[in-house]
Amino acid sequence: MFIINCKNYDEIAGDKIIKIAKTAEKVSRKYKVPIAIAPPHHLIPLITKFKITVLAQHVDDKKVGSTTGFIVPEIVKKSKINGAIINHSEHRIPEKEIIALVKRLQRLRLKTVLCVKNVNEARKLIEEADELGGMTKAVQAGVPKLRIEESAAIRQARIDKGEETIVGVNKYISKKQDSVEIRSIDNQQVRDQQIKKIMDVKSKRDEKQCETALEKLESAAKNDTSNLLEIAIEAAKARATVGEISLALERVYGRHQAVAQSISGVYRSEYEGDKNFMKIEEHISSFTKNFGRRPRILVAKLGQDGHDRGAKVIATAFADMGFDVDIGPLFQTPEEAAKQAIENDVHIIGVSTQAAGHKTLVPMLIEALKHEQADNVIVVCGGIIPEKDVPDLESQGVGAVFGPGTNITEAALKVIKLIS
Ligand code: B12
Repeated sequence: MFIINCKNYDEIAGDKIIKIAKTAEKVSRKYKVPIAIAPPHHLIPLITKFKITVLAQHVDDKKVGSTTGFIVPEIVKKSKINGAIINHSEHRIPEKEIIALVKRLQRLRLKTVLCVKNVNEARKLIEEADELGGMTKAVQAGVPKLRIEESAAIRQARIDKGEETIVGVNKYISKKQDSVEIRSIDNQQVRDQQIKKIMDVKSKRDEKQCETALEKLESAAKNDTSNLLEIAIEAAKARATVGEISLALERVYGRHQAVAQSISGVYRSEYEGDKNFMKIEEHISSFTKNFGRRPRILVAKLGQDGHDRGAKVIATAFADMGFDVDIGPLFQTPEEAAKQAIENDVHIIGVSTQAAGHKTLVPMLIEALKHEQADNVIVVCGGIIPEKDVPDLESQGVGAVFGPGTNITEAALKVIKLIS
């Protein structure tokens, strides 16, 4: 059932709610899908005549849940409403009261839609952070990030299996794909321009004043009592660059080193018992038999591209399928990635690229591998790569390109073929 929650009391006017109900009735009839509307209470009488389910909101006996008004089950029954939605504002009601409320609604033969699951799940996450000593500590331990990645991997598995539909991506793909004009950026030109701008700033500023401001920032960072933002702004006014301001702080605090953690098992768990998934595992076992070890991939992020979600999802999924997976750190240079690949003796490097650095950085990676006589390591790329860049990348030696919407199980099969 689709529920249209028309909650906004100020904006939803009578004529609007009637329009919504009329459309919902039409759509429900045409596509044979049950649709429910949960309007603000005062607008309920306007839509009970339509053949749709009308749900009441803020159903709660003791006025504990709602700050904007509440309605008791017997009133719901009297007003020709078919059911009630127990939604987020009622979550402050203790669980046993929610259960009692649901039972009463059932006795009155009213449909009940419960939206409490999310809150219970959210509570678990809050408790997890509390147990780690609060959110700051949890962030330091990388736990919230892991949870986001876990959820992204599960979602990706559902998309790949076709359980979750993304129109135009994994279902209802249009045969005619209109070409979209994509702006191409000359990376070298941008870089040169930026460097020139910084040089200009540096040549025109009062060097002594700038230096003093940066020294003040550094010593303020050491004594830990001053407002660093205020002093950083002073330095910026003296035309210190963001790099110089960060460096002054880095001299005191050091540089943050992100540790790439990965989760395992979640992608696979969505495929439990799936025949196609088992086939991939068979391919991987025969690779292992033939080559004496499992296929090994380095999932790499290059340059100033901080989007690591795709890389993590790929790493998790590939590991769950049976690959040995190494994850490169963020902001790696092509040379560093090549070095890591050689040291770890990987069969393949999978560059995940979302910030349009692929045309510059991937050829550099291939060059770095050649330079180290390691051009047997295959390079593939995935991420936000426009179709028109694919031939160019392939001609430079890229084995395959996996753009947005890639089905990871299919990509894994292609990768196995490439390295077999
Ligand atoms: C989430 C997101 C963010 C998050 C990133 C969080 C994180 N930790 O990753 C945040 C908010 C931080 C962010 C910031 C920015 N973002 Co952003 N972001 C996105 C968004 C919405 C989704 C990316 C994502 O995670 N997708 C989910 C993953 C699973 O999908 P995926 O990466 O595409 O991977 C799939 C395939 O591509 C493929 N794949 C990918 N890698 C690999 C590797 C291998 C080996 C294989 C086989 C397959 C494969 O398989 C995956 C499964 O299908 C995209 C838009 C979009 N819809 O793609 C923009 C997008 C990538 N962002 C963009 C931009 C511009 C930015 C910013 C520069 C914005 C700004 N001005 O500050 C910053 C840059 C930050 C930085 N330092 O890099 C642009 C990039 C444009 C471009 N390339 O020309 C995009 C495309 C949005 C847009 N349309 O403009 N972003």
